[in-house]
Amino acid sequence: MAYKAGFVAIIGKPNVGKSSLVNSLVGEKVSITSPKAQTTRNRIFGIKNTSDYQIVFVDTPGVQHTQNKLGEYMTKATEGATAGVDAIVIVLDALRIGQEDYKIIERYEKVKCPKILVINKIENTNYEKMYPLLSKLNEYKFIDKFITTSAYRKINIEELEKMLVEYLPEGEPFYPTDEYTDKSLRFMCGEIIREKALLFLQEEIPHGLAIEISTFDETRKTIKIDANLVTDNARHKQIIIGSKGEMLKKIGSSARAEIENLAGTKVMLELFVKVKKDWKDDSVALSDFGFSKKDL
Ligand SMILES: Nc1nc2c(ncn2[C@@H]2O[C@H](COP(=O)(O)OP(=O)(O)OP(=O)(O)O)[C@@H](O)[C@H]2O)c(=O)[nH]1
Ligand SMILES: [Mg+2]
Repeated sequence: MAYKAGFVAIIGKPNVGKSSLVNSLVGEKVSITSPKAQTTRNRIFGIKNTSDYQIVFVDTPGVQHTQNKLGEYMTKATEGATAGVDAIVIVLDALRIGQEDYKIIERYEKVKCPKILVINKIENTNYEKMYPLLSKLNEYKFIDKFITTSAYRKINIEELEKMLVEYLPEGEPFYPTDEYTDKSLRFMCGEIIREKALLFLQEEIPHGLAIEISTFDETRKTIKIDANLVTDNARHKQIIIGSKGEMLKKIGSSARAEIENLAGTKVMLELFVKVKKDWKDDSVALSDFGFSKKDL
């Protein structure tokens, strides 16, 4: 078989499991995940390499309508992700299929590339409950394939991958075959810190957070990282620090363990909290925090 290589964009509402699917497909933690919507903020490539093919999965921010510059950036990252890809995967949450999903699906009707509909979180439901939804989805004749998955329980992940390989053109790999993402260790560190903040902080607090890596020194045996948790709300500062710095410590030690595992070396991680009102609407701040227009 001739070697194949290509791109597959992963699209869908927030929280349907796009990043979880990319991680399952690639077999590495490429993208952070959380039970809170709008976890992914950038376009992130997850690269699956085998001796026969390379699939570059393009993870995207969930389709949303936030009225600020960060929201615009995320929308552009998602919209731009489908240009020139070999297949588009539209992901739905089996328990929450509705109007928003139909709108997203219909948006891709005229796009000339194979479209695969993935109904994820399938372990949470059963065929009787799914039946009316499936017959509605079946009306979308422009969808090339349907598949149900569970990123959690790894149901149909290999089947989905096989399905996608069919759509890849023959060609050379786009990335070195020992890499599983296009993102730097520095970027991944920021994301890991943000994931722990999403995990430990309640309600809307993590949504107002950006992670700014102010020091990233890989020149010694121990990697030294200083990071600012930048909040847009002064009242959240103390909550993020926690009583006697407890919350910040919890986020820090959990992030450090994961970064050490990823980097395969010791890490010295120091976290600080900074207040910057309206950073989500500040072009310079956005660029500093990893939302650079050059990546779109
Ligand atoms: N039960 C169940 N939960 C899942 C499955 N896949 C993902 N999840 C959970 O759904 C939540 C959202 O997952 P993400 O992968 O972050 O979703 P996303 O679509 O990337 O979300 P955004 O980045 O916010 O657009 C997390 O709590 C996941 O653990 C699944 O197959 N079954
Ligand atoms: Mg995501």
